[in-house]
Amino acid sequence: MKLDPESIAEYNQTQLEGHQRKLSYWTQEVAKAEPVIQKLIDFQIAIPSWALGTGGTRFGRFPGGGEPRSLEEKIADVGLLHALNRASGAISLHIPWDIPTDPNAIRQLAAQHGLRFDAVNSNTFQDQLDAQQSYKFGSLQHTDPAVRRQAIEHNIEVIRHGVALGSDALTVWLSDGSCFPGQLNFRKAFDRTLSSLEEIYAALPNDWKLFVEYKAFEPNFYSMTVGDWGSSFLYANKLGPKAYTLVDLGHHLPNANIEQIVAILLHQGKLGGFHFNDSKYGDDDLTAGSIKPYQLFLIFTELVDGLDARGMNHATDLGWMIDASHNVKDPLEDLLQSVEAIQIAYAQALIVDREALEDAREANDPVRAQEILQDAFRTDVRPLVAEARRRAGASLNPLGLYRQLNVRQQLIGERGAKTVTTGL
Ligand code: PSV
Ligand code: MN
Repeated sequence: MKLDPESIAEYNQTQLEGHQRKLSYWTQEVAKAEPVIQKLIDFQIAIPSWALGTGGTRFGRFPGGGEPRSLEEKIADVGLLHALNRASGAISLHIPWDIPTDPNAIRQLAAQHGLRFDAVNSNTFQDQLDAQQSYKFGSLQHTDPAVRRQAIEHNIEVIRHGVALGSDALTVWLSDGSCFPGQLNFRKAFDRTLSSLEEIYAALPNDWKLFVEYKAFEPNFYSMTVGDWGSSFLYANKLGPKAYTLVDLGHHLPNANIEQIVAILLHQGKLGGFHFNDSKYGDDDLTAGSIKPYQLFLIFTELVDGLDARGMNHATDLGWMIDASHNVKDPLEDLLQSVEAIQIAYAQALIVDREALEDAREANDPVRAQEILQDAFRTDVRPLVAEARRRAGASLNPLGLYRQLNVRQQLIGERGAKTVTTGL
């Protein structure tokens, strides 16, 4: 289904008075508000093609109906999100879950929705039906060169798909590791992974980036070959200037100080991209900002600070993506909530009084430092986010309009109640 711009305009008209009342505080703070609004308009968060259907767990899956049955329908869903919020202007594909058979047509379709292709993702964590070799004991780290070859070729194939779509980055997430002590020679696994990655890196076009994503555990439960930011950083450094670390918020051990990790990686010029989600225990893939919104704000505070320190463009110099799975929510509603939570954290980080914070730090005054941070965190920036949406032609309240238009019911009408999304 395609959203008619008229319905956005009509809906916004019904919300306008309330919006302007909430925005009135900010109209006195123009110098502070205007740059934030512009940055919010520019800031786009990519949607992964695998987050448009119900994920489920290994215990069960409860599909919600109207789920996209093809890549074309996934693009339509992201187009719908983007029409509602004008902040989801990119889609990220996982190969082979979403192989574009006609890349030109897919590219055109995406462009019609105002979408570009974000990083492409390889998959060497599952065996495909026609595969010669198995990844049961790893892919790029495997003891058998034939398995490593298959995994390397697959990554190169993914780069080719990405080039055809106009993407400019490859994300490599490896499930490689071991489940039991003694199973793996760590040094050999490291060396094999590095030399496999070197071959993939050599196949990258000049203007491409390679993102090395790390994960603390799962599916391997004793060791992960790229298990933390340190190992990812090591691989990225050894590979060269086009390789970066990718931080997925759910891929840390409990209580890890992600904001510090982000600060150091950015400071070293090696932070490449983000996978947003939230978690209570592990890789829970919950809606961004649903469990630890303060942590999300602290992460953005470091991001804004670090990006500014390096003179980087907030919107374009890092890869911003959601990586989530939905078990009980409508995936599209969940994604709208995630995008909004990310925008709120970003806007709050933008209004932190940096000079005062730096003074407090230099004066060793943790009380003042906390006050300054929490002053920003406790400021209601939602009117700014809504205003950015209004100016960009989006809905003042994407979720409200989504529900008012009964979008899910319409999708069920078009696609059926018993659809299962392609991919995962
Ligand atoms: C792995 O847990 C991960 O975060 C990687 O980014 C994958 O590409 C994605 O989830 C989908 O399984
Ligand atoms: Mn991820």
